[in-house]
Amino acid sequence: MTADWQPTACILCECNCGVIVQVDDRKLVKIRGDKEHPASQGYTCNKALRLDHYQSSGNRLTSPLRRRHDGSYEEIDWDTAIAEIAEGFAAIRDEHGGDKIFYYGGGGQGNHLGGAYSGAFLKAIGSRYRSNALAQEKTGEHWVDAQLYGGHTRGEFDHAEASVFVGKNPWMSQSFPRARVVLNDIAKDPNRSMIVIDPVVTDTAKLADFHLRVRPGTDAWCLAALAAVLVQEQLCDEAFLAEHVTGAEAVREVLAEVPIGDYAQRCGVDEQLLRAAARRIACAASVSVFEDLGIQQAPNSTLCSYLNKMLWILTGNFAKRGAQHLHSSFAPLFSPAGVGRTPVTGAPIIAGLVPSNVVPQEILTDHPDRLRAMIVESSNPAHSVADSAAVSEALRSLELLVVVDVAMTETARLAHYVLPAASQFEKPEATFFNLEFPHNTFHLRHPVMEPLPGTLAEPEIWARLVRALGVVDDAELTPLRRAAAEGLDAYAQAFLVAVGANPQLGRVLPFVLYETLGPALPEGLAGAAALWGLAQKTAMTYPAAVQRAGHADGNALFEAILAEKSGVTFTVHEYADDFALISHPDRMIAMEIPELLDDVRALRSAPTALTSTEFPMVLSAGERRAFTANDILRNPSWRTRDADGALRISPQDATAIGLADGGRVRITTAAGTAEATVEITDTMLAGHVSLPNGYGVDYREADGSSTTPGVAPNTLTSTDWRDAYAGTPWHKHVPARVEAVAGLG
Ligand SMILES: Nc1nc2c(c(=O)[nH]1)N[C@H]1C(S)=C(S)[C@@H](COP(=O)(O)OP(=O)(O)OC[C@H]3O[C@@H](n4cnc5c(=O)[nH]c(N)nc54)[C@H](O)[C@@H]3O)O[C@H]1N2
Ligand SMILES: Nc1nc2c(c(=O)[nH]1)N[C@H]1C(S)=C(S)[C@@H](COP(=O)(O)OP(=O)(O)OC[C@H]3O[C@@H](n4cnc5c(=O)[nH]c(N)nc54)[C@H](O)[C@@H]3O)O[C@H]1N2
Ligand code: SF4
Ligand SMILES: [Mo]
Repeated sequence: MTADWQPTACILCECNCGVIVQVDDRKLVKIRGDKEHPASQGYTCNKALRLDHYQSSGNRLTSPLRRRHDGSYEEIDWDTAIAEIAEGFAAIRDEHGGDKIFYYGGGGQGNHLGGAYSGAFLKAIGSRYRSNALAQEKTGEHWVDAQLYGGHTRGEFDHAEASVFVGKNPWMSQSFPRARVVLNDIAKDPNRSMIVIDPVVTDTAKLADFHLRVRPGTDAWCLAALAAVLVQEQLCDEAFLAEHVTGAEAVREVLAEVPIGDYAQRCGVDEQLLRAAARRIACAASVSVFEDLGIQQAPNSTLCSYLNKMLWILTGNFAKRGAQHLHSSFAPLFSPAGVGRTPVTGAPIIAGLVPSNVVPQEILTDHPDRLRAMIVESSNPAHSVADSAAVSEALRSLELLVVVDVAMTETARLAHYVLPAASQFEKPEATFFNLEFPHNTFHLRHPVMEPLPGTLAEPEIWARLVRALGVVDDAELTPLRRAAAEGLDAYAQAFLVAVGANPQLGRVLPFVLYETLGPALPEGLAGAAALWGLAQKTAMTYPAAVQRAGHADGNALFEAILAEKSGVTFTVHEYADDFALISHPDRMIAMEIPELLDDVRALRSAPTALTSTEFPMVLSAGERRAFTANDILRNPSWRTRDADGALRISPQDATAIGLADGGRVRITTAAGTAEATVEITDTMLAGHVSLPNGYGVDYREADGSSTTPGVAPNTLTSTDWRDAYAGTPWHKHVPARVEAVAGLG
């Protein structure tokens, strides 16, 4: 027991706010915001205080498990598990090729460090295909970004005069530092404006100056009309376009033809309000834009990603305070190159990621190139990917499925082997959600307690698997181990020599770092070894910005990361750096994307409604609410309200269906059917209903009984309901039928 406050971070959303905790008997007994954290500065939302429901969950795994023939599991020791798993994958590689071994996950909202080590094993076994949740949200945006400027952009909302949120509810879902503080500041300041595009009157929309309450799924018309106002009313930043943008003429030609009044009507937004919002964007000294799942998981998603970026590009809101920025990154969230297309369905692989929605079809087939084995690490695709029934059937049919998780999840229950990971408070951890500009931060969290007996941290799991393959001769590592004991400078030199002599070591780089530098790191931090390589790369990629942040070189940055337990600022940029961060050789934004411009033209005759008489309503399956946190918290008692995850419905629809608040309904879609409790609220438009994410996961109580509150959203979604470019699912726009459940309503 210790009464010390120890710094760590919240792991419930991508913000990873710094927190300080007191630990007693392995429990997080006190939790507060960490004022020393360079990004969050003491801020947390309501959820951080509930983190012990993760750490002390009664459903933690404590031993490797092997499935028996009857489907039950037996505990086995680690040596047996590692040997059998390595052997199993090697057999599949030998018989069918390593490329039939598929990797899904690698990190959730708080943990990317473990996944960083998986690459060594996957390369060694010859695996090629991988995916994770980014392939069901961000790959469309990435495809657009890659063509426009070759990087990810982020708004600087704390200084923006106009902030635009497109299908994004940051009051609930956060996603940028100190979100509620920033939103309140904007709302209070008469000189700043907030524009929200959302069919729901969200808590964010309530603070907005302009709420464009689009009909669900019609954002393409709304965004095209907004961009068209900029062109047709001559509100573009001509000097910026001339100096920094290519292809603007092609874009302007298309936007000049957009019938603004007609499109306003089609998306259900008053034309004058829409024009006023566009004018506000045009006259603001700075504009920041955040697009998220409301468009990324809805019809025309990739097109909408393109159109919303026009708002800030046409108005020159780049490379200045309060505007949009191409930030540095400590480690890439996406791989720069993909393999092209998936082996069975030929779906596009964007940023190296197989679209989550095609996973079942890549497995459930007799195609010779089908995926035959899979490793799932820190993800729950049987629950989080469209059409849970199809995903479960696919996973069940694999020749070998290994799941690495802290809990017995819906996915783990389908596995041949389940490996228990130490929790994120029991090992060094970090995320690569380092997306800010001009100050970008990285936080290596130190363990605040020992691993739960029986569990291992992922770097050790991956190292054992690589060792079992026998691909590295340990003698080759000896000089590196010796150099590591002498210090980082000696290590850097020895490293260059070793990798120069044997390029094969480079293929299993995280393994080499863990095995050689890991033992020389301070007690308990061996898992941080891979960060040494990333720190070198960061210092080489952004030398001036890293030095401005106070780090002389890669070794100095790595040492600061190890030493600063509340996180470090790793780059400090100047606004002009944005241009250098454009990857095109001419450092210009390349605005013309011909196929998407064709799509803008085609909007004239495209249908705005995808419902039918059979399924007349639009269901948004997976809304972020005060008590949702993906699938990270399984114990339902973490919620102090919304225990069932109510279906939100408008008063008009409730009356038409004959529902009372708190009544029960049956929701039916093309994929399935479910029952839910209703909450009648005028925040919903008629014809639109919404279910939260994160519900419908089961939890075993101490007495052995099990509860599964709420609806698992993907029992209602379909794999083929997806974007044409990126394959990203339309979870926010599922045609559905809602009926009262007789006798209970
Ligand atoms: N509390 C909480 N916060 C989280 C998470 C969590 O589980 N819980 N998860 C994290 C993760 S992984 C992510 S990706 C982010 C997601 O963060 P958000 O994208 O903000 O979350 P959502 O609530 O899924 O969707 C955003 C909005 O889209 C709106 N919407 C639905 N249909 C449409 C439409 O047709 N057009 C438009 N314009 N909007 C539409 C919804 O009304 C909703 O307000 O949140 C992160 N933060
Ligand atoms: N219908 C619908 N579906 C959706 C969405 C939606 O809005 N609607 N949203 C999508 C989005 S944006 C996202 S990001 C995904 C999220 O879905 P997933 O990618 O499945 O991720 P999480 O729900 O975060 O699951 C994280 C898993 O990691 C485990 N875990 C926690 N800590 C550790 C650790 O230290 N080590 C290991 N090995 N495991 C750990 C948890 O127990 C949990 O099982 O869901 C997607 N699915
Ligand atoms: S849920 Fe997100 S915003 Fe809330 S405290 Fe945790 S990391 Fe911060
Ligand atoms: Mo997400």
